[in-house]
Amino acid sequence: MNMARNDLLLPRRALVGGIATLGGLALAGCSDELPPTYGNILRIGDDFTYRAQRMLLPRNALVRQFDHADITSMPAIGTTNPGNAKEPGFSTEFGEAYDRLRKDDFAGWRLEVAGLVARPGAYSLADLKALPARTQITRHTCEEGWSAIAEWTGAPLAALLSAAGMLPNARYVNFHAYDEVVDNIDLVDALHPQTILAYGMNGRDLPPGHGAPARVRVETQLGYKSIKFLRRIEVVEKFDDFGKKGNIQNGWSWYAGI
Ligand SMILES: Nc1nc2c(c(=O)[nH]1)N[C@H]1C(S)=C(S)[C@@H](COP(=O)(O)O)O[C@H]1N2
Ligand SMILES: [Mo]
Repeated sequence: MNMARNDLLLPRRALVGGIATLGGLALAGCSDELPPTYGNILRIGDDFTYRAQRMLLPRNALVRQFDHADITSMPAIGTTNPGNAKEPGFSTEFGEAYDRLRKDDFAGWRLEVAGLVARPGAYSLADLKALPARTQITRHTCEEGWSAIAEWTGAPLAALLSAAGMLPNARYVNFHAYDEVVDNIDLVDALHPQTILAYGMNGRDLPPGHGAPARVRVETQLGYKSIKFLRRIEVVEKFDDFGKKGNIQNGWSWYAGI
């Protein structure tokens, strides 16, 4: 009886071990040396910053955290209401849906988690809040030349990805917003302990202009990587530059490490 049970357990244990090893390999393979934008002549700067940072910084080095007394005011920049058709980033596909959700205090909001996960799903705000929470006071640096310090509370993206069962061939996490914005980060940044899905700011619900009901905080990169008004997260193996909607064709670095 015991023998039979052990026999049955063996293949599962081998599988778990295999997955763990594959995961480690995927992580090592995706992160070092070259950014996925390598070869694009417009993006030669990426190659240098990415290589330098990946080589010099310990993988989970934390960005500086501040005290409550350091908190500053912070402007809401870019899209401030994806439900407003007059804003430049308005999405004809999702703008109206956002407007309806906002008018209902986001009770019906669900963050879709799709792609290379064992358990794709739709997370409500309560589901995100049920994950372990992290609060951090950090400096937001915008590429336009201003910075601000605020306190952010949310669920580590790593916790969500692990709840969803990220698969071993995962390499990038794509973020889709309720406006036209779409972007992605690699697993080094996705699994960084300070990368959180923030639903709180300065002790209150995330204010409308700052990305309600939830935004990502990618503290290791410039402000434009911290996508607001999240709608969908997709875990993928193949890098997507999102064509005309993506950073590269619009003249921005894909990698904006700070
Ligand atoms: N969905 C979405 N996310 C976005 C933007 C945007 O326009 N739409 N702007 C980006 C830029 S350039 C910056 S500096 C920050 C601004 O965040 P804040 O409005 O909370 O200051 O959000 C980033 N995330
Ligand atoms: Mo920005």
